[in-house]
Amino acid sequence: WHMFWETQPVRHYKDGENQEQMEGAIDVPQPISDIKQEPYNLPSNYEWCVCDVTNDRIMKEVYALLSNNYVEDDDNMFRFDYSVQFLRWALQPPGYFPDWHIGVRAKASKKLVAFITGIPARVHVRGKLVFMAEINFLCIHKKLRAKRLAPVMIKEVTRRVHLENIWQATYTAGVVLPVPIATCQYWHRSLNPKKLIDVGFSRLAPRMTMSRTVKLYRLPKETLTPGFRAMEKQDVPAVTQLLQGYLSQFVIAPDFSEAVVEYLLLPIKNVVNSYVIENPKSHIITDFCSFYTLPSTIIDSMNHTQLKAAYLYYNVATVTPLVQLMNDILIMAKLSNYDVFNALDIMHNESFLKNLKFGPGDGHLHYYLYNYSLSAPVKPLELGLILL
Ligand code: NHW
Ligand code: EN5
Repeated sequence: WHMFWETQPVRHYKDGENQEQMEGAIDVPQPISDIKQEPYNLPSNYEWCVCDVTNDRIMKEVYALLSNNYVEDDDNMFRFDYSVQFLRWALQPPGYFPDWHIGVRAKASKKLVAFITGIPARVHVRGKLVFMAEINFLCIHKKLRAKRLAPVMIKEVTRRVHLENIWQATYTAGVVLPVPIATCQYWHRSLNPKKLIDVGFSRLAPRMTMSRTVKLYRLPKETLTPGFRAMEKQDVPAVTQLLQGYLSQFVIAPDFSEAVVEYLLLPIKNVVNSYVIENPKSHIITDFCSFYTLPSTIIDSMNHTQLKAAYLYYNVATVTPLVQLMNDILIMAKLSNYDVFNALDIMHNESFLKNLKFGPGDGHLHYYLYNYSLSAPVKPLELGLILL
């Protein structure tokens, strides 16, 4: 069954989904002095390394591993193509730990063959503030799969997280593991329908022509809401306030400081785009929206090699209707040449997805907590956390 996951402090299916569950940590913290001081053993021809993400040579290796071996869709048509710039951004938030960027190399050739990362985060879980690691970018070279290397990597990152006196983690995956706290669906809004159809990302609907499809997804040439502009450094306090107020309603949500908002949400070209609505008269920032850039490699295509995708990130609408704000962000993504705009059915996103011509995708995203049990599963609309 789940040889590895059975041994871990996570919920198990046998726990019984109908029973009353305690809410909180599954295992109590150990004394730091009891934590294993040496790394876990790898098969003898492999060795651990720390991947210094500030080093260009090492980042080229990480990029090569991920761009050829990271997550694909169910039909192996598209593979995530996280850029070096994006990875640097994702992996160095305030307070990050360099030794949570873990690689595995072949001893003889020194080739990088596997990777896993953690970053620290403060996350509210039903009102409680929990210090966590966010685990991401677990990747094993295709030639080394199904050799039980993943459990060793997960145990090693866990050990290094424990050494910082952190005992909980969160992660998302497209696959079902023991046991999701929530299951979400991806939705897609075509921006460049012709290319999406050409590469097999989407299909011409029955009784639709290409020209009618292109027309259906057409968007205005400029944004519609007065005061819509790119977020700037001076907006950090206002945006932090907006986010803290908005996110407090969700069962699971990040606890954003100004430092984290500045780091994660100030625009970086081809990495993250953020916009605010500044009231033209009062100059008050009333609304906020953002997306991140994550292209996919088109695995077997004649004409195209990359799909340019925008993923909805955090948004807060207090004055502008959410659908109007989202329409403007779609316009920005279209103007910046993205092919598709993706969003999850979390937070209040259901309220605009159909209206703005998003369609359901074939991929799901499962959310997980490590060493934390919830008394009840969470609905997608109760999730306020987005992992990259
Ligand atoms: S999800 C993306 C994961 N990466 C990919 O899908 C890339 C393509 N696939 C691969 O590289 C975002 C490999 O297939 C991987 C598995 C490496 C996925 N999470 O080595 P074996 C993340 O990065 C279990 C967790 O033989 P493999 C989140 C599987 O159930 N576990 O498999 C990462 C089995 O255990 P079981 C996963 O195919 C979160 C065991 O691995 C998993 O060669 C990590 C088999 O290992 C997945 N995505 O390599 C957890 N996929 O019990 C963090 C498979 O069933 C936990 N498995 O026998 C928290 C840690 C920190 C705690 C701090 C307090
Ligand atoms: C860790 N942070 O399956 C995350 N993507 O729907 C790792 N489908 O792109 C976990 N199969 O539905 C990530 N087109 C898990 C997701 C893995 C990638 C994945 C799905 C999400 C996806 C596309 C392409 C499917 C190709 C065949 C899809 C339909 C679009 C259509 C547009 C028009 C309106 C209807 C929908």
